[in-house]
Amino acid sequence: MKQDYVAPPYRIKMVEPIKITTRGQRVKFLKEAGYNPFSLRSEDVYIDLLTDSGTGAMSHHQWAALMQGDEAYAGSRSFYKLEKTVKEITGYNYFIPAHQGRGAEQVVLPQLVTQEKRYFISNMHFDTTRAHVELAGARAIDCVVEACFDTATYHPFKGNFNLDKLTQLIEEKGAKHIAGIIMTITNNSAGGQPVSYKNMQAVRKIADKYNLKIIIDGARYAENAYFIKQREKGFTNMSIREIAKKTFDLGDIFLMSAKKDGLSNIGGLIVIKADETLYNQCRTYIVPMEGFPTYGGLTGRDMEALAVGLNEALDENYMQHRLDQVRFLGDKLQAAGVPIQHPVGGHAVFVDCKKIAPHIPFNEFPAQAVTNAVYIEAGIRPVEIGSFLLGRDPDTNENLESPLELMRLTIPRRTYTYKHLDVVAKAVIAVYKNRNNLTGLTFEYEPPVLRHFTARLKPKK
Ligand code: P71
Repeated sequence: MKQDYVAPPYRIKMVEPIKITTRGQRVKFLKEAGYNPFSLRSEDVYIDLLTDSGTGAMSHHQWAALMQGDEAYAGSRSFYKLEKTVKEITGYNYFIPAHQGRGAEQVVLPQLVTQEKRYFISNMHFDTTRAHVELAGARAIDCVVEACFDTATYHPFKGNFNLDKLTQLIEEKGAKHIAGIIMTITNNSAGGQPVSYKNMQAVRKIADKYNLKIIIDGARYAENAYFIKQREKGFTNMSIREIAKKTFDLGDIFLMSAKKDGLSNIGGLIVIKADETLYNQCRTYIVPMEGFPTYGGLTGRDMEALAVGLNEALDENYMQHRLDQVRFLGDKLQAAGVPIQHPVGGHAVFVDCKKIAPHIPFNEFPAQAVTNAVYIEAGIRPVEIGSFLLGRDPDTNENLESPLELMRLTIPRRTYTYKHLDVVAKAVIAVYKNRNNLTGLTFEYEPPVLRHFTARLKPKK
């Protein structure tokens, strides 16, 4: 029998009306936005699936906590509350807040790069992580299992490192040239795909052999822990808090965009297990970048809400419903034949647009074409994760070809109902049926870094 989907373990206390638009209006809005949904006004979006980052709903406990924010510039009570929570969850010794994930990256990554140490190896770098690696003068190399690129075939842990390749890369580049191993959990760019505990343990062994640091990029570490509980032998009876703790034991540094599994609208974490020198360097460097080390770009009230949210994300009833919502949307699309990354991951359904629009070449951005069509169809805003996002080779300036051309339907936490997801499925299925009419896009304006945020495009004639 097919597994059912659980009802939400919460009820609605406050609502935010959303606007319904006509197709004619949406055609005009998208043109004005340079065919880039990042430039749409959110008011003109009916169901916003651009990201799950900072877009979730806070609980009444979090709203109540906001009132307790201590806005002192230095030594805020809210900082100490957040520090206690973070240390309890991770077991690490040192903590500095940052305004969000990339704030943490811009402080920590440059400390790890030297003239000699100039490569990071990751299962898959997220785009801002890659950008900060490159801004620090280093190079980012991905090393994920091949199964991740075969969207149609089931594999329980498509976020896993390719362990042979990891060893080979370290040998090839020379261990003394590796600045660190970045473990992205879940692996966002390949579909929110989990990394198994066994795989992370093997990465730790390799890191120990070559005396390398492991940086956990754990924006969605709680979702990863839940997948380990569900899919990996020996973890069924462990709580996701315990699994997460075991995961943190394998790392040296934990960087978190707390806008995801922190269930807050803003926030980032820099957490260091034992390296006091690195901690002191970060404490010094964060002042001109993010702010004094007891606020790091956050208000006292942000830190309060985050301290509560971090614990709520480890509640298994919450997590089951969250992952059921994603599975619900994935199942609907699959039943209609829409190609998706299978199985679905933690925070989104990733639609395989290489298969939907094989007639559009990578440098005319097939997934962006599908994304735009979904907006026109029903006012839903997905996001492209493919060659448009990947950008250009920093050495040759050539457009890079992404191995996957994906459209991400990202589900904000505790925000939409199953019925909203029905509307999403219907729109995507309609675009899929009409796929032969999709056309590619070219640049009208292309910024030099992280181009997908602000670029303007036009349809290819
Ligand atoms: C996501 C984001 C943020 C985003 C990206 C593109 C469009 C819209 C929003 C951010 C991450 C992430 C991982 C694994 C670091 C960051 C940066 N993800 N690591 O998926 O997923 O964190 O956004 O807080 O700066 O939508 P930050």
